[in-house]
Amino acid sequence: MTEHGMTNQLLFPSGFLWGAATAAYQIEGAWNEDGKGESIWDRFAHTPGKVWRGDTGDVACDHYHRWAEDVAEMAALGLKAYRFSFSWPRIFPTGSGQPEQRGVDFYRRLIDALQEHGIVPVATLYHWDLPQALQDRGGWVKRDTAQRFAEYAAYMFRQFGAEVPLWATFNEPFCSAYFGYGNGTHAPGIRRPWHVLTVIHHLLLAHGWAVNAFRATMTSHSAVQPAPAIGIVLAIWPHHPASQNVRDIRANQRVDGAMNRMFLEPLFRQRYPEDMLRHFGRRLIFPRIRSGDLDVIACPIDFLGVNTYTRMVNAADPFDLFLGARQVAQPGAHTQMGWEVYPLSIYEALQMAHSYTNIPLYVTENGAAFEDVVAPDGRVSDLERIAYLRDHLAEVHRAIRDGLDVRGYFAWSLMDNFEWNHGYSKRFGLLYTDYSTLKRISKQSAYWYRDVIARNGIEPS
Ligand code: IFM
Repeated sequence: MTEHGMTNQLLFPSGFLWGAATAAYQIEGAWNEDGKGESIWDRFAHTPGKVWRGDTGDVACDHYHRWAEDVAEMAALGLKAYRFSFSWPRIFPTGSGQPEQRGVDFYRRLIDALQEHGIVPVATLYHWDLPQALQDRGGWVKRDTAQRFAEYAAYMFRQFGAEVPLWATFNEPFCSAYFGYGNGTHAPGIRRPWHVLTVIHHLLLAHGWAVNAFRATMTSHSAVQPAPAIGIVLAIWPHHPASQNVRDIRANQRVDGAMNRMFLEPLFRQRYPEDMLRHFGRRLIFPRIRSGDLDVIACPIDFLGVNTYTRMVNAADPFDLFLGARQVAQPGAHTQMGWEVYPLSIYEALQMAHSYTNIPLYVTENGAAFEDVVAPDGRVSDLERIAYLRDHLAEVHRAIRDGLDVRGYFAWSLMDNFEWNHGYSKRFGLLYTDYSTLKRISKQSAYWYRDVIARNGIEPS
């Protein structure tokens, strides 16, 4: 049988980790139950005018109470892995001090249930929900927050180090820095772009310290086989210049620098990109980089998670004070987020990641929001999502065929959920969430994905 198989299928390597992803604030709800502390997203969403229609994550998908049903849904899909995030303020309500046992117990129940169903738990320590108490002391602008994160991470490694085979420190630090502290569209809603470099440095430092804590803790778990691995999840989106004009090419490099290289270079080349430091140097406060910081940030990790959805086409724009660039809309299909459907982007994102490192790669998020509706017969016929997933998976397959070590793919998201400042207006799920009853309904894409997992491959379009 050829790699395409007799039925023209694109088969994935055996053991390929088929998963779906979520994040704590987006699905859990129970925002103030069982001792959970307030997070910056609680505060932000409770502030009028910050989130579409005033939506909040107070209830979200009520996963905190419905986790058992959700794990059963995952098992029905045949998921091999489930990527979720721990809510830091559920564990340490004020960011440090005494842990809240009821929060720890919640994640223990979840992890146990996943294991009972043979689903690999993949945990992210920080998916944007900083304890508000730490924000009140300056948040990620303060180096101390990175220290508190490392302590929280070390505690979680001691609790779950042996049960969770794949750990990610951060999800998309790009968003935390630029949207949280730059343009203020995300929590904590601060508009002080001059602080963005400092925030990036502290996020990356926190990552490095957490990795060191992981190595220290895991030596006492050396009997666990295979050894648990740790990495980071970055948003990696390819960028293309709108024209071959040198101004557009430079503008494009700046956007790529801000979004991708500001993270990839310190993590894998132990330096911040020179061109970006020069560009930002005139505008932003330079972080206080202490001796040894870059060694910590660039400490070896075991895998890189790639979150990728589309590409951006950029042109020069003298009116944009931050990057001197603007995004140029493209013709063709777009998702509900206004993101161009451009499957080649996932191939390019994986190649970009690979150009920095040979460690295993995982597509930790990929998916699409569309305006799904439940038909009178109860079905959700999301054919656009199926086409999106299939075409992107075909590009992942091509990347593997071209020699990249891509070990897994996580659809974003398991279920429709709280899409940050867009509230509940964007549906990314394989499962439709009926927000009035909180019932989950499998979309057609869920059945399609179940079949993909079962045969470990896709049929190209
Ligand atoms: O919903 C988000 C997720 O939390 C982080 N990555 C992008 C997704 C879609 O916008």
